[in-house]
Amino acid sequence: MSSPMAVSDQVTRYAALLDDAAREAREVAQFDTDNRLSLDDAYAIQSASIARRLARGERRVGVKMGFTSRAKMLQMGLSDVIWGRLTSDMQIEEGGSSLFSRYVHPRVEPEIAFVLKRELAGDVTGPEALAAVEAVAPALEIIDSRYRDFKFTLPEVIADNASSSGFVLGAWRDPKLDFGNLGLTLSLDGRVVQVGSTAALLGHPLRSLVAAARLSAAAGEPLQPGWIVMAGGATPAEWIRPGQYVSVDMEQLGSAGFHVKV
Ligand code: 0L1
Ligand code: MG
Repeated sequence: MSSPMAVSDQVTRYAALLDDAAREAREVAQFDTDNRLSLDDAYAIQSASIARRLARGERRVGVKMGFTSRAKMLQMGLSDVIWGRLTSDMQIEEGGSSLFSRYVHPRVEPEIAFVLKRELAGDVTGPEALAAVEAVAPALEIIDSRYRDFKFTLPEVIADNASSSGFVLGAWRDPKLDFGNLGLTLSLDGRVVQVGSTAALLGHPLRSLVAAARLSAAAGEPLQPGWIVMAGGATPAEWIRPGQYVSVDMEQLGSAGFHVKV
């Protein structure tokens, strides 16, 4: 992007494009295949796109972390994780349902989620991050890129809220239990399709929370009490289809699931 005026024009235009596409479950063409957008531009578009949702009455409820597995970071040539913003309309009730038609080409991944009891901001240690956690829960994230064929550049996916489109939370548990390496499965209609561990998240999910505290504060939006932090996919994502029941089962933490409504 060239001049300050052009930056703000393009931020507004791409934010509207992505927000409309998400609202209408419609795919759009990539707009940065020539790599003109910086990561700062991309986060500005994401922020402006989420601001449109908040202006329609949605509430901000937390943060999602993306590309949190070292393998995926290396594959994408990244030196840091990415993040997105969670809003109230993205939450699906545990055991409830979500309309397939709400998405373009949805996939799902098993995660662990945190809810915070106090503000967490800046460069914090793992123990400091843990002290701010009220509870942990097994979770599912629906990722649904608004770009055609789920293809995007790094700035494009950041602008598109890191593909975040929905989330389900299981029952909250005491964070004192050791959640650093819990086995988990992702199932579709009761059939296990992915097996993994919470250790896939940067070696320990708390590292993802530490990164969330750093990145959110740098963006001027420190993690707030009551906010949810989705720590990242613990296995590769799976495509979902209408009529399926999607569930995660996690050692010690239990399960969470939802129906994909036709
Ligand atoms: O949550 C994630 O780790 C995925 C981030 C966005 C990339 C994708 O849509 O696959
Ligand atoms: Mg995820």
